[in-house]
Amino acid sequence: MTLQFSREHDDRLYMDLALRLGRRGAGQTAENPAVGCVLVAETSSGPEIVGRGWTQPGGRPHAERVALAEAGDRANGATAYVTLEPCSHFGKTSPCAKALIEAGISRVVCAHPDPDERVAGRGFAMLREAGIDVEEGLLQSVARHDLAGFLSRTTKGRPWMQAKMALSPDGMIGSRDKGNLPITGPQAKSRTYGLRARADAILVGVDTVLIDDPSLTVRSPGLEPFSPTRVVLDSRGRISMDAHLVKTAKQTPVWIITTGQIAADKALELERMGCQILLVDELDGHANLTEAATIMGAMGINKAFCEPGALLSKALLKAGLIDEFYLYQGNQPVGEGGVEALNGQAEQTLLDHGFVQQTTEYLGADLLRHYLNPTSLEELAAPANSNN
Ligand code: AOF
Ligand code: ZN
Repeated sequence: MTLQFSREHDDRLYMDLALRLGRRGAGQTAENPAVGCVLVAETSSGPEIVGRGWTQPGGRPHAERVALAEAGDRANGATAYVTLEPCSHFGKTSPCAKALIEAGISRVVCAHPDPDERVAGRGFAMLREAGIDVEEGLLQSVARHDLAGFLSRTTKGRPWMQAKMALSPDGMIGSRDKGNLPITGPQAKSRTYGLRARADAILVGVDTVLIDDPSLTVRSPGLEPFSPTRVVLDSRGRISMDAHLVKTAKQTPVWIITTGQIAADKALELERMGCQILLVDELDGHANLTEAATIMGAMGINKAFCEPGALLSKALLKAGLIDEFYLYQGNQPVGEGGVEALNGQAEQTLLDHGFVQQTTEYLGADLLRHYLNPTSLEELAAPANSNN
């Protein structure tokens, strides 16, 4: 007996696959989005996947091109499942919408419109004008979360910002006396490496660099090449020339976001070591965080993973710059001399800022709670068919 499913059911299945393929490019395609595409042809023995593609590292070729190349002539008459509206502009390559038309695709099912002003509805319009049946919006909310970095940079001019913080059961992020105190264990660390690898930048404050001297790379086997750009907020240029980050800036990029307060010779010295200096205005004695986020967006960062300490976490939340929060909880209390974060009430603070808990994960002896600000996602909805 053959199982018969409805077209709607099959559509969801193939779009789910396209979304999974798209995620393979996460953290590697900025400033382009990590899109996924599946081509399905009707054959005498039922539907068959004839092409699969995802946006390649560096952002090109686009997902549709990869899938079409795999399918060859079998794309003729097939249905294309694409997570983002196919592009319609002549950019570094010719439009994907045109390529789908020329390949003889008969139907396009798409999850999310592309707010890039060169596309914004024109991709769908081109396909429809060519007589292709176009369906928009399937699994749109999943796609919006997957593509949040690109959508945020394109519509708000700043990256999608994720934050991570690890707290002891007594609510501390570290200790004043015990030096660099690990709060969580090895499973939590590899989970963090995975999150770092899917971001385009890691953002820290200079105090973290001065206290911990971190390398902020992805040290899971095989994932080292996916270490994102490391960005340090350092309004006065206090970073040490001996910092691990500075010494490795020629291998993995380091940007220092600073103000006119940095000494000119220090800035030159940092540049000589391979760091990039980015200037923003001062606000309340610190680098203006909103401007810092905008500069990162302008530099092509879609998704930033922030690893803030006590002061920066508070300031980022206050400025409304965190969209998603990963809160780890270790199992060893810090006790006397502990450094408290978010007033010792991290969960309540997140709820007060409108975050909603999504999941809880058990990582060895540690816990990870994932929070999302639903308003942040809603803000990424593009005006429907703005160019139609
Ligand atoms: C697609 N499929 O896989 C991606 C798209 O500079 P270009 O020519 O590569 O164009 C970049 C824009 O193309 C980007 O801003 C976004 O609108 C779209 N990305 N489109 O059809 C893809 N990555
Ligand atoms: Zn394209």
